[in-house]
Amino acid sequence: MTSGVVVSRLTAPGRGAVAVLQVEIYDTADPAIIDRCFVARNGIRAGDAEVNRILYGDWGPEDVVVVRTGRRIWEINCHGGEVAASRITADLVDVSAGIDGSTNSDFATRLQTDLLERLLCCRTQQTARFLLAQQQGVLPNFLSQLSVLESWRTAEALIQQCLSWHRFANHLYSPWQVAIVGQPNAGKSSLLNAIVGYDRSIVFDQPGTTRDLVEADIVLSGWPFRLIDTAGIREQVTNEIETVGVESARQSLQTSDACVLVVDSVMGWTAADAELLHRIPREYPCAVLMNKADLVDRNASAMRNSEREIRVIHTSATNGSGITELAEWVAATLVPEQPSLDQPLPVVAHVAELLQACSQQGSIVPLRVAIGL
Ligand SMILES: Nc1nc2c(ncn2[C@@H]2O[C@H](COP(=O)(O)OP(=O)(O)OP(=O)(O)O)[C@@H](O)[C@H]2O)c(=O)[nH]1
Ligand SMILES: [Mg+2]
Repeated sequence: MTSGVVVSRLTAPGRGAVAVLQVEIYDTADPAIIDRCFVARNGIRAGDAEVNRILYGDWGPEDVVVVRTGRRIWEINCHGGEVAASRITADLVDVSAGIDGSTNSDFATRLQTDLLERLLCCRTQQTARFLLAQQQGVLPNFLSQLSVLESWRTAEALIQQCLSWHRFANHLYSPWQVAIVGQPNAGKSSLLNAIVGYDRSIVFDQPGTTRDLVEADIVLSGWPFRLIDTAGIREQVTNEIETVGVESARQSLQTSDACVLVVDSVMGWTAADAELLHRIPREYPCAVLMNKADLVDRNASAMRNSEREIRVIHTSATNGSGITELAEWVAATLVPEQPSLDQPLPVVAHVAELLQACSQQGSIVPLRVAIGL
């Protein structure tokens, strides 16, 4: 029998006019708990309202409608989007702390809510399968089994294994990002368009065409990726807007998971390309694309760089050659391996933080405290 307060979000996260939260109050918890945060304009307390009574009032600065839909169930309708729903959930978790038996379900509620939110953010069936397995038991079971383990050595090994999937877990609900960088006119925008299959980015035969970052989402081998077309990077910029664009292009290298350096094969491998490659950290996944391969003899355009082992792909945005090879490189580089479906994954930030805290303290106590043991 569950004891305490369970808050579930009934509407999907993201934009929307209205968000609806369901509050179930079980067993020993106080049915008037909502009234600790909510004040109805007509003075009726939500905990005393009859079933199906609609109450309009204030939840701090937020206007909400509270409906009692069952003896121990209420629905709270607030503004859509993330802020109001998260605030109300957090308030309920705060006010229910200390109620007999509620701490345990606070943790379980928050975990379920967070897992459901993550699940709704999945963009592919493949990523959803992993999230669904976590939500349907893998992660909650792992945490409860971990919390009662006697041997810290065993617990530590399990925690480290879980945390080792940190990056993979994060990208199940937010795409891996790949920056497309290079000299102006090398064909970056054309390549983006060739990969996504439509004219997402403006292509023009003059250098300095792309100024802002242009993003496009794709799925490769079942994984979600975001390609980011950037302004051509050059020292001699023509105006202030281009300067800002070049700066964003440089920054995109820091925020992306990988990059492709696009080179105009007609110009060949230049000192400016070498300089750009030199600035990209060695550990950062990067491939060089010798583009416009349709215009040159392949041998004449080879990249020359003895300092670094790097994958070189000959592409043509015009006739599509090399695009499949590029897509395979992206997927294989960023998702080199995947866990089994029953591997617990740190898909929720507060769980990852808890496991890290356990690891730092060399003890399972932080997890036990959070669960309420
Ligand atoms: N033949 C041929 N032309 C290409 C290829 N890729 C791009 N081009 C041409 O090269 C010119 C520049 O292409 P863009 O895609 O705009 O180049 P960019 O790197 O995005 O340029 P900036 O935005 O100015 O940095 C256009 O005229 C394209 O049609 C290719 O693979 N083969
Ligand atoms: Mg461009």
